[in-house]
Amino acid sequence: MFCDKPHVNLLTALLPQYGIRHIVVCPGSRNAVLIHNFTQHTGLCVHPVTDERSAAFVALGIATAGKGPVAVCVTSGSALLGTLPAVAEAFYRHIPLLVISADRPARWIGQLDGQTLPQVGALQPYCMTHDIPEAEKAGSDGEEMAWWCRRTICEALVMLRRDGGRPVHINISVAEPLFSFTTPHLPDCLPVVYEEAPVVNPLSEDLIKEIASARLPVLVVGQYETVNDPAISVIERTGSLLVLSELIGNQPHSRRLAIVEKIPQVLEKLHPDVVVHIGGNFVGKQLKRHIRHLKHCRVIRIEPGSAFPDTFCHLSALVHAPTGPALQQLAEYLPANNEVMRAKTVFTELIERECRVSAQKNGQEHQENRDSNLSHATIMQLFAAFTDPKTTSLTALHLANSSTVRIAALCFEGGCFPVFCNRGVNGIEGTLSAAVGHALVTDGINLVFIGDLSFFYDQNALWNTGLPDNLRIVLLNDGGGKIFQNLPGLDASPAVSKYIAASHHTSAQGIAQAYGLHYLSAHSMEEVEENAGRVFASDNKALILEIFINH
Ligand SMILES: Cc1ncc(C[n+]2csc(CCOP(=O)(O)OP(=O)(O)O)c2C)c(N)n1
Repeated sequence: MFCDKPHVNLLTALLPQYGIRHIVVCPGSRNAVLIHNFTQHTGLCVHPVTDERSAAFVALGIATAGKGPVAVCVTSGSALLGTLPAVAEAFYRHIPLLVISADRPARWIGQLDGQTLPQVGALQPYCMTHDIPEAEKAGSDGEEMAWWCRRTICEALVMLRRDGGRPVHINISVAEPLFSFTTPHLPDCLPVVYEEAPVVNPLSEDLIKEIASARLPVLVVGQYETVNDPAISVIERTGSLLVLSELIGNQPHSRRLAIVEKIPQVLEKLHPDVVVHIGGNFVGKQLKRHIRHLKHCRVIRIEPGSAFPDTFCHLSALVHAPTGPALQQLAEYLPANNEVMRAKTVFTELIERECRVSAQKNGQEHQENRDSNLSHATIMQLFAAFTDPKTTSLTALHLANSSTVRIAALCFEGGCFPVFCNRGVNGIEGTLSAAVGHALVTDGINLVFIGDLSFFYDQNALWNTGLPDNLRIVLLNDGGGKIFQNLPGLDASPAVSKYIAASHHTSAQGIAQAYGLHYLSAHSMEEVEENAGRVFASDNKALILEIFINH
């Protein structure tokens, strides 16, 4: 049986018709009718999570597994406000995240009632609110009301696909009496079909000519979730553009960019005259700074959304188009470029040398002192060897922000498995939750590398009755925000350790016990080596390997 509220039943009927299969639900009385309905619908998979902040990131993580748009349903008041960080993240990463909030009658706002605050517009500027009132409030007859509801819900659900994917907020008023469940069937209700005309050849002939005649044209890939994009592979093989991809850009040869970021002499020799810029947030600081200072560089941005990013401060053209078709055009029409070929050879040699040097260095230090060799980099290098796609099938690598995502770029190669990071807004508050969401709907190991502040911040991610077994967390516990130790000049402040880096002596052991995860710990490289294999073993239980660094 479904509830007796026509607008809630209409929403329930329409959600799966717009590709929504997964809904994360948070406890509450105002949204109870919605939750009830979702659990009754055989086409919907419902995931309960208590903390709304975490729940919205879990939904985001499910969406990144290619499961289409995903919804999170919350009760009224501050519950809705808790979803805001994930909504901002979804906005910048073009992820279709639907927030459904139940609302109280507007006339009670400001009357000192519990969980009653203005909900319309609460998630702006990241998404506008599509407000669905109860029938009695509209003053219209039932038929007109039903028309209005359907139109508003369809409009909202269509918006999820705009701009290459975006967050959307549906606010639905639920008046008392709240609980009555006697409706046997959902209404027969067809969705409004929405089609966007396919984009073919979005780049003009002039732009292609400009790129083709450049001395050293470069393709810079920020965060991009199409792993191993076939068009980029063609570009790489042809040698028409020098591909410089972030690790979270998910393309092969991502270590090229890591080398550029690490070795100043390499960066100084790199003088592209045309940059084609795709993808989202860019982690690397050095290349960004370098291109900004190049006098005669022209940047062509391919932008799927409505933003106008001039990341490298030399924007000469902005093509408003989905990234895929533009890349296909480049793959098809650009010829090989000799300077690109030369640069590729130089980079291959540099990367090989870098690998040899760090292997030698690690080997020596390893023999001399196994404890002092324990660092973010040596740990990740060790795990990178385990995650060789020839031997281990890793479903996804989830990287926390701060030091983790930066250091991982030197240790892992892109394009081998999907790499995720909440880099849309670079927050530390939802890494674990997003990883849990992704693991919930995928098979195989989901490996998380995370710093301690990010882990303890988001520990509610593990407070989940359906915690997936395939979740493996490597917690790099260096007792605070390591990143703040490396900020030039900050060490002069006596406030660093206690007040800025939030130093602590917390351990995850009790958390693992409370939420039923396997717990392993390591204080030396030897112990890391001993335990690394267990992280990948096919145990039927989620696991935390806590590595204490510099404690
Ligand atoms: C929600 C949020 N609050 C604060 C910050 C600022 N911040 C950036 S990095 C960082 C420290 C992260 O520490 P940890 O997770 O232990 O990683 P480590 O620096 O040790 O690698 C903080 C607090 C942020 N990015 N996001």
